[in-house]
Amino acid sequence: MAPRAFITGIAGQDGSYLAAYLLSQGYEVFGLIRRNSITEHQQTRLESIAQHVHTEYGDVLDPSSVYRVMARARPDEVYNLAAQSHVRISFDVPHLTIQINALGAFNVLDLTRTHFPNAKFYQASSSEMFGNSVDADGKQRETTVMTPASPYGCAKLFAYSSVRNHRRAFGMFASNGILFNHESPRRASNFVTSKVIRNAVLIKRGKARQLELGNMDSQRDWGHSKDYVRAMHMILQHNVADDFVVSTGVTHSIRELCDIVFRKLGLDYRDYVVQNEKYMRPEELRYLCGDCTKATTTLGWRPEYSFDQLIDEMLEAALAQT
Ligand code: G4F
Repeated sequence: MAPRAFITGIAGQDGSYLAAYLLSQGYEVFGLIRRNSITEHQQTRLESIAQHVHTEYGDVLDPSSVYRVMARARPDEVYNLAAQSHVRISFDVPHLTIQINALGAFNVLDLTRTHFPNAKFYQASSSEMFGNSVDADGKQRETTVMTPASPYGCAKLFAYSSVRNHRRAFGMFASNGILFNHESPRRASNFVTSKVIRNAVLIKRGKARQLELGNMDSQRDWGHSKDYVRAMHMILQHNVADDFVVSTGVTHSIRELCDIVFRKLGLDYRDYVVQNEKYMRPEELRYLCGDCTKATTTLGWRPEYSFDQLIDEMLEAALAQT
């Protein structure tokens, strides 16, 4: 019989790539979709696989709705990807972020434990949990101290800890993927890679004159979402539940990102990019660079996309859409 997967956040960037990947591996895929007021855009990322996945409305904050879909799915694997995923916005809506990212994750985790105890559970944990903590060699890894610097990071740390607690206390197969930033043409336009690329293309086309950004000196380790959903699946195929950093180990500043993207379009970013306080964060996470040695040596995972290939794919998509 085909293995069965249940994905919360299936309509998001990672959820949609993960669903497609699991279908390609012979899974039957079920997913939870949060209702919003614009019906038309709710399942855009699932368009190419809509006929093959089972989706239903529900919300991680409404355990009865999660249970309803899980009961239909009878999952072998549960992937909790639902989140309020924007770090700066988590300062604007901290209570909501904490509810979704901490309590929502706990709801899915505990429903899995009580109703589907043999299912394996994956939690979308984040490098944002490290905050400004860095090991002496300039990297973050599974053993690095976690000092989150945003409501988003604090809530993710709660979910991460709950997964570890369920693993130890109840013997549950529950694992964390500690994912560093990961992007794709499906990235929402208010994350910095997507914002820079889409606006640079608008400027190139003469449809915009300026790009307003926040902190341009922070540094991020950016990978491709497609590589990272493959890691999620590998984490659950490992013989024991465990926690893994998923990253590329290559870091760029936002300024470098702008330079590279605008240069690819024959432009100089310094002519167009200005700073606006509005996009600054009360506490900035200055530097991220992950060491994924554990995932590489234990799981055999490694990223296939380089940073340059990622940017080229996102640029190509933006050029085609604009
Ligand atoms: O693209 P970002 O908004 O991603 P951020 O905050 O690093 O979070 C992403 O990665 C996390 C993993 O570490 C995930 F957990 C999280 O869900 C999300 O996927 O911002 C990246 C950097 C920040 O330093 C930010 O201050 O870009 C800087 N930045 C500068 N100007 C901007 C802007 N970020 C955004 N979103 N918009 C700007 O105008």
